Amino acid sequence: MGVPEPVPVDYDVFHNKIVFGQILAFIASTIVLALLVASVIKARKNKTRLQYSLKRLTFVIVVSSFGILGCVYYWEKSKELQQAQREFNEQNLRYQKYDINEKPGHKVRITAPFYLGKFEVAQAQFESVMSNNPSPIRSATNPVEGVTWFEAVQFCTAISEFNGCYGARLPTEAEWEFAARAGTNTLYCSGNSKTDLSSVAWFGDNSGSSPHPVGEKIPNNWGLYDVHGNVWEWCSNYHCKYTSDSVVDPKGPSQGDERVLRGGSFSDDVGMCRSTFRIGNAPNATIDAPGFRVVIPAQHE
Ligand SMILES: [Ca+2]
Repeated sequence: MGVPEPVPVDYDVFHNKIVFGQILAFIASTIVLALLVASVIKARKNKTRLQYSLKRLTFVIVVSSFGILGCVYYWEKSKELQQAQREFNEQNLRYQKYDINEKPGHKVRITAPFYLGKFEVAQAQFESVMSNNPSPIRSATNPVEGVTWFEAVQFCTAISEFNGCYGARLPTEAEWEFAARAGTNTLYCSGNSKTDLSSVAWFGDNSGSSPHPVGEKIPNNWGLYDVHGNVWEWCSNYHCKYTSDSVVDPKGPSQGDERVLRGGSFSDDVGMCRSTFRIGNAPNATIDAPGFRVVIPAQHE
């Protein structure tokens, strides 16, 4: 969870392989050259033309093949080393630009299976449960927006008590990121480029400065729509700094001033829509027009 620090290139491994290729090529070419020189000297001494027995010719061909293999191996490993260096430099450059809020990357284990809503909660759903709709732009199929954290929790409590969605709650940000990534380790669930983001998200460059009906873009690998963009999504936990410690089912600190928002929105730039980006807002604030989606524990199914 969070931004993992780029792993430096293991130069020793590459160095050993490159040297092995060089040694193989050197030994083979030395043997072939020595045989050639010996044959020339022998021919001159006997005043005859160069002659090779089938046995010696076969030996030369076999040795030459090993030499060629050594050269190819050396060339391939040199190319791989250069590629690894380039990738590390790119990753490191990108890592330096990340918000300190997302560092350090750390291991998270989630033990309790859960279902996460495939869509952001839509305005019609919110209104049918809460009898009000705080969204500034009204559309039944748009995600509800401008919801306080308290209202989002009240919605979850209401559907848990009256709609059979037992145990409904907001996701922790660990659960949110785990589900949003859907097994990926790229900037977005769909890849690293703006084009990749555009295939799954409404954000500043493609939304027309307005939210869109839920589920119009393609889902992530686990079938979740609009995890990036459209509306910010409230998470259950208080906002806090990460540490490098490995954690199990993290629920955040027991107290704080701000609750976590994830995913970016229709008005945000590409950086704020990344899987690891996180901000905190006062739970009674509706700045950034947040929405949410709901978790239901799997054991209540
Ligand atoms: Ca979203």
